[in-house]
Amino acid sequence: MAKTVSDFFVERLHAWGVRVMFGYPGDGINGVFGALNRSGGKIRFIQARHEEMAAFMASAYAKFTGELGVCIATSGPGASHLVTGLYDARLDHMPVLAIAGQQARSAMGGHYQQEVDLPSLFKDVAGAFVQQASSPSQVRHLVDRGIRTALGERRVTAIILPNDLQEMSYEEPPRAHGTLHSGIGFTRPRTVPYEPELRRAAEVLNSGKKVALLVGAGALEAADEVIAVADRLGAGAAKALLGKAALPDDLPWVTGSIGLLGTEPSFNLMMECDTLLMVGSGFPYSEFLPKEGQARGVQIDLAPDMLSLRYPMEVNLVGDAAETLRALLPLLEQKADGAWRKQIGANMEKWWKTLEARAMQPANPVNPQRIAWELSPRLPENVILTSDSGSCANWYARDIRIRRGMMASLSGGLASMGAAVPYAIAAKFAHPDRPVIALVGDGAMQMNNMAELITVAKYWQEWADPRWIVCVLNNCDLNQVTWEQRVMNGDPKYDASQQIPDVPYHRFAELIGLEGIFVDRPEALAPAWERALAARRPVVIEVKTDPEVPPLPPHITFEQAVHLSEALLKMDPHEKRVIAGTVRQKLASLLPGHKDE
Ligand SMILES: Cc1ncc(C[n+]2csc(CCOP(=O)(O)OP(=O)(O)O)c2C)c(N)n1
Ligand SMILES: [Mg+2]
Repeated sequence: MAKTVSDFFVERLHAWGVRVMFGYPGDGINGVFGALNRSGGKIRFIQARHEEMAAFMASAYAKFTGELGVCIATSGPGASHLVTGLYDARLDHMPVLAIAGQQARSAMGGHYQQEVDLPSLFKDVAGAFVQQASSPSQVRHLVDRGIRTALGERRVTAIILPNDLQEMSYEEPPRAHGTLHSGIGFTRPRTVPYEPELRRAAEVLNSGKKVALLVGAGALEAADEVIAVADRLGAGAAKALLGKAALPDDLPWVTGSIGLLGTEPSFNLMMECDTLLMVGSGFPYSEFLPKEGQARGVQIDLAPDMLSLRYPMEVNLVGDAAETLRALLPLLEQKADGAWRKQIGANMEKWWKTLEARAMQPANPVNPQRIAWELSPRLPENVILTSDSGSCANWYARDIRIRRGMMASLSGGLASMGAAVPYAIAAKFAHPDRPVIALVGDGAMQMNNMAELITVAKYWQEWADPRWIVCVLNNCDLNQVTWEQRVMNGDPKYDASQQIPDVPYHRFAELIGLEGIFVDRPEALAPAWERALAARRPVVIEVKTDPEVPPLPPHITFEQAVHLSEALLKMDPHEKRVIAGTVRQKLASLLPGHKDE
């Protein structure tokens, strides 16, 4: 049989190093699936339950491996399902290639079944490169350019293949006008700023007395360099959500997360610093950074368009985090005075005690903070953590003490619900020998994570380490938003939009061959984690959590406090249970020294 366009397509992806793709079949892409089948397992196809989940998996695979993530779907609904997962990759700067089928070229423009204008649909999310093939010899450069652009620019790209074209005989481009003769291969460049710029940065950093670092996902591979620079500068360091694993939390000068899900010491670090060094972070909320003019700023980022975006920096360095910090280090003077670090360390000691006290507060029936608090000391060395969007992201961000060698991620920029389970599945295909733990709300579970448990049931027996745990916070509520409605809008809980059905998640797990654990007492949490971490198969831990424990920001503004009080006065139906009426006192304690806000 002559080589089809699809056979060539699969071969070319393989030549680029693609070994796994996540997706779902359909007649719009059958030609490529036939070729995948014929290729004898050169590229592994992982079957998700939904194309959006496959795209989340591709995004997470890129995050956990540093390689290209690939997802594949049929024309029409398959392709449109991909979009949210692709936006997740786009917003977190992940290299992902989306492959979509399309109706036959002869039918296009004819309001044909499953005909969607896919180049337009993908134009924004895959704007760096989106092309629909129209001839066999074009496919070679579409693959080459699509992948090189994704890897080189850390962007999402898309290749759309009409189904008739997929089955045609492949032809190499003839040596003629109007053809391209492309090749494969990409290696990351070494990106370091010029010496005079490094000197300017060093001057700013050397002149500071209270240096604060903010590190993000761009610093994940630069822990040694960040530590060396921070030690030289006597600095404290806060972490953006995607940079949670960039620095271990057992260093006394690391203040943990920043922002709405952050810690009070991170907030204080930013409010009191005189110099800010930001490394590889697109952390969005400027109000958690120093006031304009308060601090002199230096930023390092690979992407020029992320520089000086949240705070007006004096020196903007385009560069790889590790390489740039290594080049900067010899130019930095050792700070003599340790007072700033002592203050940060003291803040942190106090903060960990505060967190413990919060986690140990009784609740009805289980305080959700305690889930993360009990998990932290039990985390296996090389664990990979994921979290969904929802109140659990607060406990993931604040309470989990990450250590060196662990990985952790979530849908950061897009903050989409429904990402934690597909992320955790992709983690296993990236690192089958590492234990994986996901924290997920019940709303996100119902949205689509539950269905992906079926994917786990399908594949787990091939994973070298079978430990794969999802902890479901069952509060029968879309709790994060319930609190946002209360605090940000001053509205009472709107039961019609916020309450969700009670579902026995642990029993669903058992039904499909996984292990289920049910927890409705705080004392049962530690044994539940221990049992799950010793299990020989994937586990769903379902915890009945209290929706009236507020996932409030570390400090909240006076205006927000007023809104909350108003909501309570408007007789929120759940008022009586909101931590025994102590909310106002709590709010008062959450406004330390920020009366000007
Ligand atoms: C796809 C999507 N839809 C809606 C939202 C808005 N949203 C953010 S958190 C949240 C509630 C999540 O509820 P649940 O998963 O039960 O977690 P909880 O906050 O109750 O712990 C919602 C609706 C979102 N981030 N993503
Ligand atoms: Mg919930």
